[in-house]
This record gives sequence, structure tokens and C-alpha cells, in this order.
Amino acid sequence: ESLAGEGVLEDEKQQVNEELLLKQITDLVINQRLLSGKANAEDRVVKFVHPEELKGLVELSLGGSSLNHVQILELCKQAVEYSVKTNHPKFLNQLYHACDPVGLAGAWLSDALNTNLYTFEVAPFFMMVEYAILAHLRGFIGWEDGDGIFAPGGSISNMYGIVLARYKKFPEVKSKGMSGIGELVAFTSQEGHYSIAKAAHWMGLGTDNLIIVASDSSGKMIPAELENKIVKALEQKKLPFFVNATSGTTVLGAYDPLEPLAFVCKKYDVWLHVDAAWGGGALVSHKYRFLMDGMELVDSVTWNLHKMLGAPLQCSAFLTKHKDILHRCNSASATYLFQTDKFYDTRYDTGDKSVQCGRKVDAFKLWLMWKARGDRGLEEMVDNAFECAEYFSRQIAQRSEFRLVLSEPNCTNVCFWYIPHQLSNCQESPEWWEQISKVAPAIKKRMVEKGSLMIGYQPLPHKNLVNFFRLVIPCQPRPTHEDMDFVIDEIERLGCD
Ligand code: ABU
Repeated sequence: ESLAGEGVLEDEKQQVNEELLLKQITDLVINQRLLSGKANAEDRVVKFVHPEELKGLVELSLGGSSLNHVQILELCKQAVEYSVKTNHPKFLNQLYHACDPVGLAGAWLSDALNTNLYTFEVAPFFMMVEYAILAHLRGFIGWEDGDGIFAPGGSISNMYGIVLARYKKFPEVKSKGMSGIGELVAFTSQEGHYSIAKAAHWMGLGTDNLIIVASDSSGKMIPAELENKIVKALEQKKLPFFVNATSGTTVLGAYDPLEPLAFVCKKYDVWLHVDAAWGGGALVSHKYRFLMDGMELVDSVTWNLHKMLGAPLQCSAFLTKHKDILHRCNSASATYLFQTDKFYDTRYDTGDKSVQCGRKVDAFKLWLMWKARGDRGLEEMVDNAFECAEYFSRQIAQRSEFRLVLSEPNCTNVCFWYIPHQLSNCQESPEWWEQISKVAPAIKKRMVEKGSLMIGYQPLPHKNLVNFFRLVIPCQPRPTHEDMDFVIDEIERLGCD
């Protein structure tokens, strides 16, 4: 604020004072309460403007002349002004939310050091940190050994699972390609994340060779259905090699039953991967880790720590119980980076396990926040989020204007319809459901324009479910029963007419 007129340093009107800018950005983050749990409920979650309008409000074009300090700072303030405040207690829209402030400090520091995480030589400290945090994460799965790597997002982590599964069964693919092998098929449930379909395309399987397995009414993959599909594929002389299970599906939050799925996969010698990008947070909770019983039996896991646990985006761990396969599968042995005659222990030159060359340090921010919170601090946050989901579900079960999609939440996603009074006590015909399908989009528009709340909605066509709300309850900022009550009351206020 002091930069707006009087008191402006003369220097600031000239060129960018880099040191000052860094301090001002830190102040901006703190003063605008952009950190976890610091937003005031009365602040708006978003100041929504349409794309064309935003183009007119912000000078987006670039050119030859440079801006001065004040102008650069003003652009930073605009970035804050027109961004969604993910730290706001009413940002309940997506499978991520506010970032942990200690994690943010870690992210800033590793960004400032601008470390590239491919060799111990250029990343000694962070390489050891990555080893330590990956080992800690594997411990929650129940693996004493194994390997892992941080990837740029859950979709890429899932792709690591597929490429390792294919390499394990058909190692010759690495040099000879797919043409001589036969028709490889992979499996995922109806509720599985769309990244598996993208991976089927990217990896040359083709999306037709991703076989969809039915889920039950709560969204969990049905193991008998998986076995039927594998048997059918074998009868058709296809080559099953990979099953994707999910712990915490994107919409319904379902946890697939890992023990029976692992049994089926073992029987047919198929790699079992678990996309626990969202629901992996349950692993840190003694109360909720039962949701992932059988975890230790699977071959690989995706766990996005930027989701439930609130590490700064992106922070996606790919973990496998197989010790050397990441390196064997992915290495290309570039001689300018991974020299074999180096003077130190080159097992810590992790980069060649990765599909990337340059790799951002995602481990440190997580490691630092884990140091600050401890296992028990994170467990407490996860338990509180689950408890709030249960509370929210109980509350709306008692309100006639609301209807739950599932009688009990699978995870901290709670799915429900709002039934406006004009549509209550009517016959529930297809036309009635058609009317209901328009309610969530209309209320969503109102909540975003008002800026009071953000929650998502979607249909689930394979379950014949028309548009319903999906409330995603975060760990951070720490949700309370009052926040949950606000959501219910606000949807009523927004939808009453
Ligand atoms: N990676 C899936 C997350 C999308 C969502 O927030 O719903």
C-alpha cells in the first residue's frame, strides 16, 4: 500500500529493486492472508470476471520496454486480486486446497536455490532429502524397501506405474517397441481417473485397450468383475499386464478393495497400481488407514501430497515396492550427466530413473512441512477432515432440501443434490431429474459471482446420476463444523428462489 504514492522510494519508480520486490511479495502473501487458515471468512473466495473482461483489466501483452518497480508490483497485486483464494475456508471446489505455510517456505527456498534434481553433484542436500521422504512414505504403505520418485503430477505418476508394469512383463519393449508383442490391455474402474485413458494413448496401447471394470453403487471396483474381464481378455488372446485401482476416486471418493484386487492380479500375473493421488492421506491416520487395507500387496502407488495433506502444488510421489526397476526401465545413461567414473557414490544420481531430464525439487517442501507437523500433526488434520465430512453428511441427511448421493461418505468428498422447494414433493420422473440437473449449475454461478463459496458439481452418467454437488473437505485450512453449517445455509440462501 505504501507504494501507491507518497513514501514511494524514488528507486521504485525507476527499475525493479529485486531484493525489495522479494520482501514485498512476502508481505503481500502475509498481509493478504494467502497462507493456510489465514483468510477471513468475509473475504471473497474469488472476484470472478469473465475472460474477455480480464483481458481488458490486465496489461497482458509483452514488448521491448521494461516496467518499473511500482508497475511490476502492481501486476503482482493484480495476480492476487483475480486469483481464487485457495486458502479461504469456503474454497471446497477441488481435490487440493490451501498450501501448508512451512511447505511454502520450503518451496520458496528450493526455488531460490534453483536446484535441478538429477545428480548428487548438483543437488546433494535435496537428493538426500528425496531419499528420506520417499522412504518415509513407503513406510506408510508397509514396504521396507523399494524405490520411488517425485513426478510432475498424479497423471505422470500413474504413467510411471504403466510403463514399469509393461517393462516388467515385456522388458524387450524398451529397445524393440510394441509391434512384436501382441495386444496389451490395461484395466481400470468406471470411476478411475482420466489420466489412465490418456496414458493408454500416450503409451501406444490405444484407448480401446483400456478395459473398464464396473464399480458398485458406492464407486468401488468389483473384484469379480475385474477377474471376468481379465479372463475374457485372455480368451481373446490379449495380454493383460496392468490394473489401476483407486484409493479415493475423484468424484465419489471410493476406495477400491485392494486385498481382493491384489489376489486377482497375482493369480493372472498382472501389475497392480493404486492411484491414491487423492485418498492416500488416509495412510497417515490410524483411524482411516483401514480404507487401504492390502496396500502392501500392490506393485506401485501414486500419492499426491499436494492434495489431502496440503503440500504446495505440485508434489506427487510415485512409489514402487520393486527396488531397481525404475532405473532399469527408464535409464538412458546420458554420458554428460551420469558418468560412471565419478568420484562419489553414483547411486544417488537419481535423475536417470525419471522420464524427465530437468526435475524440480518437490521433495524438500514436503519434507520440511512433515518435519514441522510430524506424523501425528498430519494424522490429526486428516482425522479432522474426515470427521467434518461425516458431520456434513449427517447434517444434510436431516434437511429435506438436500439429498445425499451416498448415505455415508467414502472419503472427505461429500456428494449431494439440493432440491429447491418448487421441486420438492413432486413425482420423481425423468422430467423432474432433468430439472434437478439444472440446479447445481445455477447455484454454482450464483456462488462464484457472489464469491461466498466454491464447490464443484458434475453428473455421473455411467451411474445415471444427474448433476450433483461434490464438496471436498480439506485438511488445511482446518475445517470446522461452523464452516460445514455455512455451506449448507449458503446453498439454501443461493438456491431458495
Ligand atoms: N486430479 C484430479 C483432480 C480434479 C479435481 O479436483 O476434481
